[in-house]
Amino acid sequence: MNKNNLVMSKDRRSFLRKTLGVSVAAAAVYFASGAMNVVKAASKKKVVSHVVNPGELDKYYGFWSSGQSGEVRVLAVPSMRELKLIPCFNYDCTNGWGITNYSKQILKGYTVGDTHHLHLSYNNGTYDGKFGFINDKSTGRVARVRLDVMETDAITKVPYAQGTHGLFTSRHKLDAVFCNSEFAIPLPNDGRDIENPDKYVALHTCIDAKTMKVRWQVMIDGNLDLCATDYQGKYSMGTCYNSEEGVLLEDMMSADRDHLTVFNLEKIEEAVNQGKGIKFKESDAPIIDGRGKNPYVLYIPVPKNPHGVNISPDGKYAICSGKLSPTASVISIEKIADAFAGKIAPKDCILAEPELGLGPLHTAFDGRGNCYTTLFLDSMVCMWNIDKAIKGDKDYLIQKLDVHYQPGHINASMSETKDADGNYVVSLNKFSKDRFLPVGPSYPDNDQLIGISEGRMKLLHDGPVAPEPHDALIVNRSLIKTVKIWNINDRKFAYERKLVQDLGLEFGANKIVRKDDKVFAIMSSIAPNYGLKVIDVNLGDEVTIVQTNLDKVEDLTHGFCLSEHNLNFGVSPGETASVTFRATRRGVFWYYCTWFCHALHLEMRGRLLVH
Ligand code: RUQ
Ligand code: CUA
Ligand code: CA
Repeated sequence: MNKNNLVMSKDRRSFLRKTLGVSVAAAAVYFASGAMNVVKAASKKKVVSHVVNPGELDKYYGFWSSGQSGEVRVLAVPSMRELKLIPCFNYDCTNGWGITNYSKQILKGYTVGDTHHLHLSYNNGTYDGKFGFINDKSTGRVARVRLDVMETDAITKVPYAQGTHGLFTSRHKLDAVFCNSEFAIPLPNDGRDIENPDKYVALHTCIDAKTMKVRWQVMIDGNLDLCATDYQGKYSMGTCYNSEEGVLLEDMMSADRDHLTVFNLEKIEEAVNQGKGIKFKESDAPIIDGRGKNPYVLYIPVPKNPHGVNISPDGKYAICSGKLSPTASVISIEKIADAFAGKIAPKDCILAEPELGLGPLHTAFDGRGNCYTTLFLDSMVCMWNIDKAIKGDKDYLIQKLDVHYQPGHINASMSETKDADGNYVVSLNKFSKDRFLPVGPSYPDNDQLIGISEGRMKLLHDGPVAPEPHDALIVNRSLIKTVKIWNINDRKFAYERKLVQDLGLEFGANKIVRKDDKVFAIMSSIAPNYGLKVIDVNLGDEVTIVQTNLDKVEDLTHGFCLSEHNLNFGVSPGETASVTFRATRRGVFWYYCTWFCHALHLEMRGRLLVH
C-alpha cells in the first residue's frame, strides 16, 4: 500500500468517528485509556485457514440475513462460498416466490422486506435443525424458514407494531419466537393520538414457533432494539436506546443511561392464562401492560443508547453493547430473579462495565470465556475476557484487530449456542471502501472471516457481499439435515393437492379441465418434456397451471415461464407448484423451461393458445 493509501484509509477510519456524533466525553475516555492495550495481531502460531479445496465441503453452514433485499442467504464457512438465496419477504423469479399460488398466499400482497436477524430453533441450548426465523423491519413481520428444504413456509404479521427489529428464539426447546418493535406508535394505530407522542408505545411480542400465531404482547417504557433469550426459558430481553421516548434524534440521546429491558416469561404467561391484558380488533392475543413498576418487565439501566445484547454460551451473562458509550455491560442472568423479587435494585445485576473502544455494537463468544465485540467507530473487533473484566483485572483486553470497515454484527462458530467452538468469527462490515474493485457508488459490504482457534484473532478472508447483511450465524453442518428430493406428499403442496383431487385427478396427470370460465391445466414435467404441449383457452378465461416435476433425479429442476405474462417459476425434483392468471390477450404464447435440465432443454416448450 502506498503512502497515499495509508493516509486515505486513516482518514476513512476517522471520518465516521467525527460525523456520527460520539459524545466528546466518550471520545475523551477513549483517547485517555488510549491506544493502550491495543495488541498487534502478530501471532506466529498457525491459525486455522479459510481454504476449502475444490470438491471439499465446508464444516459450517452460514445463515446470513440480507437486509434490504428481504431474503435469507446461505453461505458455507470457512470458504464463504454462497450456496443459496432463500426468498422470504421479497419477490424472486428463480423459484417463483411471489408468483406461485403458494408463495402469494404466504406473502399476502407485500413485495418489500428488510431482514436483519435470523435465529434458528433450539433444543436444550443448541440448534435442533428444524427452522429459522427472521424479522422484516419494513412491515413488522416474522418469517419461518424450513431447514429441511431451506424454504420459507410461514409469515406472521406482528400486530400493533412498527419496526420489528430484534428477534430471538427460545433456547431450551422449540417454543417461541420473540420480537421487538423499535418504533413506538399509537395503540391501536388507527388515527388516534397522532400528534401525541406521549401516548405512543412499543411492544415486545411472543409468537408460537409451531403455529406461528401471536401468543401475547407486552407494552413497555421506551423502545426495543436487539433481542435475546436466556438458556433456561425464563427470560427474553431487549435493549432500549430511546428511554427518553423522543421522536427526534437529539432527544433519543439525551439520557446517559437507557435500558436492558427484561421480560419475566413465567409471570407474563401466568397473567395471560388468567385472562389479563387488553385486546383490539386486529388480534386476539392479549397485550399486557409492562410500563412503570410491574411484575412482568425489569428495566436495567445501561449506558448509553445500547445496541446489541448477547448471552454467553455458559448462560451466565448478558453482554450489552454501549454504542454511544465506549463500554459493554456485563449483566448477571442469575441476579435478574432477585431484581424481579425486589431483593436488589435492577442496577445491581450489572457486574462490570469494561471499556472496549468506540461504538461497541455486537458481541460473539468463543466458548472459552472470551468476547469479540465490534467497534463500529474504531473499525475494530475487540477481544476481551469476561471473568477478568468482572474481577477488574487490568488485562481484560486481549487483542484489538482492524477490520475493514465499520463492523456491525459479529458471530463466531456456534456462538449463540452452549456449544460455541471458538474456531471462526465473521465480522460483518458495513463499508468496504478500498478493499475491492470499484463498482460504482454502491459498494459491496465486506464480511471478513477471522480465525480464533489459536487464542488470537487472525484475519483470514475478505468476503464481498451484496448489501446489506445485518447478522449471520455459523452453524455446524452436522446439525442441518436437508432433503434432496421433495416428498410428493409434502405439506407445501396442500393447496394444489386439493385442487387436483377436486378435479378427480392426481399429481402428474396431464389433463386440461374446464369449469365455466376457469381452466385448469394439470401437467407433469419430465426432461425434456412438458406433459401438455398445447393449452387451449378463450379470451377472458382464468387459467391455473399446476406443474409437477416427476423427475426423480437429484438436482434436476424444471421451470415454467409463460412468454409475455410476467410468470416464471421453478419446480425441483418431486415438487408441485401452481400459478393462476387471466388470459387477457388473444394469440400464441410459448411457455418454456427456464432451468437447463437436458440437452434438449431449449426444445422443452409448449403453446398457450388464446382463442
Ligand atoms: S442491527 S448493526 Cu439491525 Cu442487528 Cu446491529
Ligand atoms: Cu426442463 Cu429445462
Ligand atoms: Ca437514549
